[in-house]
Amino acid sequence: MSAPLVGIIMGSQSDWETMRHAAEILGRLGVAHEVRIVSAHRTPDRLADYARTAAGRGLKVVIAGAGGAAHLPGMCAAWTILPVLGVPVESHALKGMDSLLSIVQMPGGVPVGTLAIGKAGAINAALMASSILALGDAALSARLAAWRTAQTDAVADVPAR
Ligand code: RP5
Repeated sequence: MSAPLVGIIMGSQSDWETMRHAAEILGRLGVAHEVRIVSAHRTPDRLADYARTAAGRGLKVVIAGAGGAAHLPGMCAAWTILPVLGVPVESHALKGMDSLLSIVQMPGGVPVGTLAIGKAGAINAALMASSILALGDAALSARLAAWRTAQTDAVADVPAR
């Protein structure tokens, strides 16, 4: 197994149901990745250590998913200049609006690329991470293009009734 290029982190085990979709897409595209539970408030030292060492360990992109007062992606971005993609996990109380606003409203200077709430965001974070990596990887670029073509081909002309 080659060294991971994408790090998928999430604030809690409960986020896995959403974030597993990112891992699944990366797996399908053949992008080496790792998955960790890293909480900004429950394991702050683990977060600092993870984010500060990410680039040195060879990671190129971090995907961070969290829900509620979702400060994980922003805090991760504070510790690294790698691209950080934030996935707002759907919360019970506010359906992920809290997660979305917490992640998307970064003050200018420390960017987090914010995706949609929930499964769609996790899928698109993986696709975007792959697009970033594909800039320097022609084989991955071809696999991504094939993935898009397969998606297009899977759309029926008329709805099933
Ligand atoms: C956040 O709190 C996590 O990212 C998760 O989405 C949310 C709830 O966590 P649990 O109480 O399920 O562990 O930190």
